[in-house]
Amino acid sequence: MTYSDDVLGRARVASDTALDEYYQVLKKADAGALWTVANDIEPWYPQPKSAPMLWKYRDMRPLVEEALGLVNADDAGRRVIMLVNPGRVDASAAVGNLYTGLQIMGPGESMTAHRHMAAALRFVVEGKGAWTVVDGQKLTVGPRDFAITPSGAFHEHGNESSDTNVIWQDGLDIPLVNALDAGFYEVHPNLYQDVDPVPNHSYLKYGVGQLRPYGFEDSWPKRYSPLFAYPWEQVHDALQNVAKTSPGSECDGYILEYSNPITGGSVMPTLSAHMQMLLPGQATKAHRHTGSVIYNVAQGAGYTVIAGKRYDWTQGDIFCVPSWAWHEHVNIDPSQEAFLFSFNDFPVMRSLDFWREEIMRDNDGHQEISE
Ligand code: GTQ
Repeated sequence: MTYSDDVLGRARVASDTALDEYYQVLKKADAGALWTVANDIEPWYPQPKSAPMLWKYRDMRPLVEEALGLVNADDAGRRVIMLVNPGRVDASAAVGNLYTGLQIMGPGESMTAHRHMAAALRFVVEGKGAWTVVDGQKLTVGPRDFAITPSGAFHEHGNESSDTNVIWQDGLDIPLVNALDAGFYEVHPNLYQDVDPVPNHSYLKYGVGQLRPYGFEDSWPKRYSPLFAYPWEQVHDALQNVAKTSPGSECDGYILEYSNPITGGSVMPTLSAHMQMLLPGQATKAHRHTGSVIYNVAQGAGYTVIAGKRYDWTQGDIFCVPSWAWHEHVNIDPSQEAFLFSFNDFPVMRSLDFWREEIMRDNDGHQEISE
């Protein structure tokens, strides 16, 4: 496939007065001539409106904390500061069809339950004492733990610590649900769910993926994972173990997908998540693929080159890679691993047969850095 836009077979009708008048008439009839837009609506390759972005935690944290004193969490529904891509303001998207925000909960706070079509996930950035009740199951989560709130599952959150704020990152598929005009929203009829008396029920039952509960309720008909929370320690140890066994991936270092223990597939049908580890000093090769990704720096310091520009990151920073943008990661610390949490819409791309990937072969697999 060539990426030149000066070839036969593409729309190339020069404008003239008669045509311009004709276009106006079509417009009044709520119609239009395909050839005036063909090259835009069928691009040679993906042309995301989203720009690569980096939100520094040192800038965002005080802004998020400010909201604590300004709005009551339950009045606001959720006290969340969204991260908005300048190219996707209308959709409240951080990149492509992914939404993200930083949610803050003060000591002892709790919010009422709701559910919606949009699927959500959480990655805890700081603070102990956070809990969320998902589908009647109470999950307790700490820093770097990952949890899901699948589409249609009632959920309510809180912070049971007496003295520390909790900040977690929310990731949702809100822009996708809205692009497909499929949004529903419902407040819990009793405002609070009946809670299963055993906390972390799903983890106790499904937290050891290679052992499946047998002989009772062992069929799980839902399309999302029956395991709702994934503790950091387990993910951290797994990455250290994997690193002993293989050289890893040339574009991602060591990378593990949070998976549904029943199917081995993504945790939810629209969203998937990864944790990846870069060895001290490791630099990956560049690749690009369809699908958008939002990263949270779980630990360490380094940079990612996205579409030829360098973005320096450190713990808590959030950055995004738009669809089909070249990207490569570097851990600049010579003595410590770096860990990047990320979530993406790859399950959507794969299930629609839209997944494409290319690894950079020129220039030893690295981009020229423009700034
Ligand atoms: O936790 O219920 O950041 O419904 C955006 C929408 C969080 C939530 C967000 C939501 C939630």
